[in-house]
Amino acid sequence: MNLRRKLAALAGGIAAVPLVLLAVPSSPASGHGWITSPPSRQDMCATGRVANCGPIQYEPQSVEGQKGLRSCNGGLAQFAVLNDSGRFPATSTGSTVTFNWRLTAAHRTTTWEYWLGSRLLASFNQGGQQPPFSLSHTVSGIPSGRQTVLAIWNIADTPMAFYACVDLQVGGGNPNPNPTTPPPNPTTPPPNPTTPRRTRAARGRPARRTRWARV
Ligand SMILES: [Cu+2]
Repeated sequence: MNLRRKLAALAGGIAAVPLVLLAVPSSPASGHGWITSPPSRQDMCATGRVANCGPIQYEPQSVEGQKGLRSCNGGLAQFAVLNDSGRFPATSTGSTVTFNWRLTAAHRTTTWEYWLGSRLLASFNQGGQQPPFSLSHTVSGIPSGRQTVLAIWNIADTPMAFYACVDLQVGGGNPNPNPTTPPPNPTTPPPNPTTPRRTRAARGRPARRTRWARV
């Protein structure tokens, strides 16, 4: 191949290089909301504290799914990283935690719920009204240890809800890890097998499982 042919081939190759379009993440057209403190999983992705999260890092407010789900990603496959518990560090807290929401659209709201597995820790009633763009809820009685709280924002005028998982390391400062256990009573005789019902009921009854409060 002579020099002229080589140059022609080179020029042809350059001309054939396709125009590369930069993939720019679309800015969210409709806003919603998420928990910023303690940081939710989507917040950690948005701030870069957890890397390589995929599209959720650009729209932490968009974890929207049907009401009644119990998943961190709101059932959205593109946000499946949010279900990967091993990727998210826990925030150290006491047993009472104030959760701070940041909304980008103040949808009319029925309730805000805080779940620990199948247990409803707290529910806050918004009465179908529009919430402020930033608001907080204080939840107490969170058990010690590493816990993942699932917060759910239930929208009043759609079948949808928004989901945010917050990983907590609860403990250290709680002198009474099980406040539902009655204090020992020295006048109480030792457990009597003929009267076990009262004792069991008293021990098993959780205190203030659900709180209703206007925000
Ligand atoms: Cu919205």
